[in-house]
Amino acid sequence: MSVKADSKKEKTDRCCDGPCDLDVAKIRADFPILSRQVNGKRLIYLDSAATTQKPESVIRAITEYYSLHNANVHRGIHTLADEATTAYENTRHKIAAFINSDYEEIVYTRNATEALNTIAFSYGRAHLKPGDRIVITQMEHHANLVPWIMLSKETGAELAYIPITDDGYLDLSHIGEIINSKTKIVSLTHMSNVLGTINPVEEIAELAHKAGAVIVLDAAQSVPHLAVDVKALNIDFMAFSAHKMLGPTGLGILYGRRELLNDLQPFEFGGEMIRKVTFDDVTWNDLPYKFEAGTPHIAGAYAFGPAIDYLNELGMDNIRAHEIELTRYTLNRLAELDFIKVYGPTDPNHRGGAVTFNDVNIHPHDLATFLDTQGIAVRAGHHCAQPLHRLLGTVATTRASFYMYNTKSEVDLLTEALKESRRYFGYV
Ligand code: C6P
Repeated sequence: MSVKADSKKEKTDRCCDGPCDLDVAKIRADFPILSRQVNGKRLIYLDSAATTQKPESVIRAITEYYSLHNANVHRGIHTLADEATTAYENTRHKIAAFINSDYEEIVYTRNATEALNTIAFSYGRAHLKPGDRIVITQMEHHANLVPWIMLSKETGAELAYIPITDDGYLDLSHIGEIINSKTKIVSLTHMSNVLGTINPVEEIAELAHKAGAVIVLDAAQSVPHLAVDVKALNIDFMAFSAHKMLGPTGLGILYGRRELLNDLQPFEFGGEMIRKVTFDDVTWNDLPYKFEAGTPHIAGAYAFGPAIDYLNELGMDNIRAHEIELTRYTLNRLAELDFIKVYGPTDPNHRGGAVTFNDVNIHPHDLATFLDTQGIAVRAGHHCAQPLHRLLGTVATTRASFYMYNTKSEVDLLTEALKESRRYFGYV
C-alpha cells in the first residue's frame, strides 16, 4: 500500500490545493464501501465523526484472525493462543507509540464511553468528597457529561462548567475562578463533535495541575484526525475509540499515567484482571491487565493494528492538512447559501472536519432524509450533546464530517443537494 501522493503526478489527482500530501483517489480505492451505490447514487459518506469507513487491510484482518489465529488471549499454552496473544499485545504497542505513551498505560475498553466511565468511577469515586469540584465544559458529548453528573450526585462533589463563546470557543475569561483550589478533576473534549472546536488542552492542563487536579481528555474526535502526544499535552487520562479511526467497532482505549493507574482500583472484576484469588481475598494483576476483566475484543485489537499502520503510512500531519483544506472549502461553500446557518469556529485551523449546520426552514431529519436520497450520508439530531444544542437554541442540527477519503467534489455535491432540497421542500 502506498497512499501518499506521487510528487511527480499532476496536482489534479489530489483533492486539495493546500499543503496536503495525500493521493485521495488512491486512498479511496482502499475503501470498498466508497464504490457502492446508495439509492441509485454513488455513496458520499460524510458521517466519519459517527464512525469511519474501513480500508481493505482492516476488513481482511478480521477474516484473517478468525480464519487462522482465533484463540483466547493470555490463557492458552497452544500455538493459536500464543499467536492471538502476540497480535493482541502488538497492537497495544502500536497504540502506545501512536500517542507517545508507555505500553502499560494503554487499557483496552469497549469504546471511548467505557474508558470515560472507568475514569469517572475508578478514579473519581475514590478521590471525590462533598465540597470538591469536577470541571467540564458546555460542549461535551454525553459520554463525558453523564458519568460526571452521576458521580457528582453520588459523591456530593459539585459540577462546574467552562462556558462557550458565541463563536464556539471555550470562554476562558473566568477560568481561574472555575478551576479553583476545590477542583479535583478537569475533563474536556479535545475536539467537539458538534462545533468542531479544537480546545487549548495544554493551557487547561497547566491550570488543572496548578490547582492540584487531574486532567482527563475525551479524544474520541481528535486522536483519529491529528497527531496527539499525551506527554506534550501533559494530560493524565485520555479516552478514544478504534471505530472512529478506521478500526473495528467494540474497541476503545483508556490511556492513564502509570502512577495513577497503579494507584487505582479496577472498575470491573472477573477473570484475567487478578494475580491471586482465595476464598476471602484477591490481589490485582499488573498494568494494564488489572483493568481488562473477561475475554476482550481480540479480533478488534488484531484488526486495529492495520488501521494504525494505515494512519501512520499517510501521516497524521497530512491527514490534518487535508481536513483543514476540506473544512475551509466546506465553510466557504456553505457561506454561499443564505439559508444555511453554520455552527462553530470559522477558522479551519482551530477546528476539525465536523461541520454542523441547519437550514433555516427544513428540519435536520427531513434534510438528512432528502440527502440520503441523493446518496449523501450525514448525521442529523443532537449528536449526543443535548445541553449544547439547547445553548445553540436548537434541538437538532445536521452534520457533515470528513476523513482522509473525502474530496472537494463531494462537498460540491453536498452544496448542490442542499440547494435542491429547498426546491424539493417547496421553499423556492
Ligand atoms: N460521537 C458522533 O456521531 P463511543 O460511542 O464510545 O465510541 O464515542 C463516544 C464519544 C465520546 N466523545 C465524543 C467527543 C464523541 O464524539 C463520541 C462519539 C459520535 O458524534 C457518536 S454519538
